[in-house]
Amino acid sequence: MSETALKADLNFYEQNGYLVKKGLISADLLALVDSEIDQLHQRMATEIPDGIGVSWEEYVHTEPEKPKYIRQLMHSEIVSSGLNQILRSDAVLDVIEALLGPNISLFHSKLLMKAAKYGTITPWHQDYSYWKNPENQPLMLNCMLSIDSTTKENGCIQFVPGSHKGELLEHDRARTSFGLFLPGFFEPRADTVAIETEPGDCTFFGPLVIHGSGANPSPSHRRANTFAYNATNNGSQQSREMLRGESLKIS
Ligand SMILES: O=C(O)CCC(=O)C(=O)O
Repeated sequence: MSETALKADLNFYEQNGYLVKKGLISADLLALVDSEIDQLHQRMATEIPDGIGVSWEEYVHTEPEKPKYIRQLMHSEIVSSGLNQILRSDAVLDVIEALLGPNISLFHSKLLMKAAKYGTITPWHQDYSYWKNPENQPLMLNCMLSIDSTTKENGCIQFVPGSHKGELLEHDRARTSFGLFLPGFFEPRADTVAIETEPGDCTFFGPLVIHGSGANPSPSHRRANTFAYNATNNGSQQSREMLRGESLKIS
């Protein structure tokens, strides 16, 4: 990438708190991921392999006649070698390095399945409300890979541009997945942008930018994977694997 293009990206990120990189992941790798997560809802409903954490769409508890659909699957690098390749690829890590610096560790990798017709809202929140602890700073970074096309109709991610410049806000709490959210849950706001993407696009965003996404009443799935990275020495308990940089002490 040219110096000028890099500068423009960094400037956009600094102003807005997110950055979209179009077509970062090849169609071949995406096809591999697609095949590896085929029938994932049904497979996980039968047996959840060791090391994987599944949060189901919560209506299954109250409306058992509805299909059992995954809302979020933690440690998706275990279920898909393609996702495992992508999270450590130069394509992604070069962007992370430009935004975060040279010492990069994996924080987590999770699939966000937002199934056609049944995928539910992700309320407005800042990720640092989940990640903050006494040892860390809000340095973590997400790379959200679009596996399917995302549109306003199928619940694409939405940001409040510039909100990362503020503090961590007080969040309400519910006993559900995505159980931390800003007052008002997902009430319409006038200050948001909806990020519509194609498969292979990656949306990078930090831990303080306010974001959320609508439900998916549409007939198309809106599958995405979020790879989260941390600066290696930022909170020793939370870095899973060092991916780039100097060998610093991590747990
Ligand atoms: O799936 C989405 O649209 C949002 C995911 C999200 O907000 C998150 O993982 O922090």
